[in-house]
Amino acid sequence: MSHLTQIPLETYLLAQQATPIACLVCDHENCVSAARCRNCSAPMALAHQTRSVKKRPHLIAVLGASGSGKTVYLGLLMDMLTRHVGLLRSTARGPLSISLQQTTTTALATGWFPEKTPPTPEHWHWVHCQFNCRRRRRPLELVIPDISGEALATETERSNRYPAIRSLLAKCAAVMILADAERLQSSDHSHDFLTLKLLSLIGERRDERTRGRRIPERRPLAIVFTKADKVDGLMENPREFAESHAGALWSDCRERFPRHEAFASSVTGATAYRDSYGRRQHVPLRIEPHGIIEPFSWLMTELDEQWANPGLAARLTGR
Ligand SMILES: Nc1nc2c(ncn2[C@@H]2O[C@H](COP(=O)(O)OP(=O)(O)OP(=O)(O)O)[C@@H](O)[C@H]2O)c(=O)[nH]1
Ligand SMILES: [Mg+2]
Ligand SMILES: [Zn+2]
Repeated sequence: MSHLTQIPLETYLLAQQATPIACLVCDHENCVSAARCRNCSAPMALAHQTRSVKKRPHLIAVLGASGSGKTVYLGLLMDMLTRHVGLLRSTARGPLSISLQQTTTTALATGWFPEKTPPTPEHWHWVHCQFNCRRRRRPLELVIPDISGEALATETERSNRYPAIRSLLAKCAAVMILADAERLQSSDHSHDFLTLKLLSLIGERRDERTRGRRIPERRPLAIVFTKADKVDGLMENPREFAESHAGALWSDCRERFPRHEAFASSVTGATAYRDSYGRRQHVPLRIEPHGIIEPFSWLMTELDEQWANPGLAARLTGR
């Protein structure tokens, strides 16, 4: 009787593991089983999903100082889009893409604002979704990260501390700036400097990609004044507010991005302060979203027009 057994050597599995896959955000090559990029910590699920749908998504940069309202705005926007508000709808790709709306709506529903986004890239939410509008023939693939304002500030001081931010600024197809309207109305312009620095970094990255060729900037930029519930009359005329309360920022946006528009948004109808474990916390009393969909819808229409002609888009963005 023979004691020999046959074990098939499944070497093809080893070969598969050895095939690298490029990170969608920074292009760094990673092992196929990696959960996060070794260079920028973006989830590798983005690259795997892109590979399976065979369509490269557009990166949307949502920028603003810490406390400007990025997480609250984006979380609610994604929640409204997945519920198919009006003509617009989005479908999340992968479970990770649902975490942002889950965190935000859970916090708001229990009477709190979500926590400040930590500066560590492993804690940022990345939303990969397919965006559709009933008027549009083809859906758009989008990737929208919710980046910490503190990390954005560090990147402007120490270049390449966060490779994900650097790549996002270089590759983004559309820009959304969030600015705290309540601060601006009280003449507090301390947040403007960070936004101006980020806009200048986008310009620098673009010059690197176009190698100095004079190509007109065609990417759309939406500036959104958040916390409009605290500023009378802002909802009706955000452009007038931009000119009178954010002059330097607004003129920089107009100069750098010929396709620009100003918007106002608010998530709450009323807010209050509550003591919790000895800490005074700002809490929402009523959730009454206003102006959440409009800036995003405008950006998508602009993006759609630009990408309807891929040859032109490639020339314009220097890709
Ligand atoms: N009144 C009012 N306050 C808001 C609104 N949205 C956000 N806030 C307040 O702004 C704070 C900051 O909002 P976040 O969305 O966490 O800000 P962020 O830009 O993500 O900040 P970082 O995570 O630090 O980058 C919240 O904790 C609320 O106190 C709004 O629509 N109205
Ligand atoms: Mg945040
Ligand atoms: Zn990466």
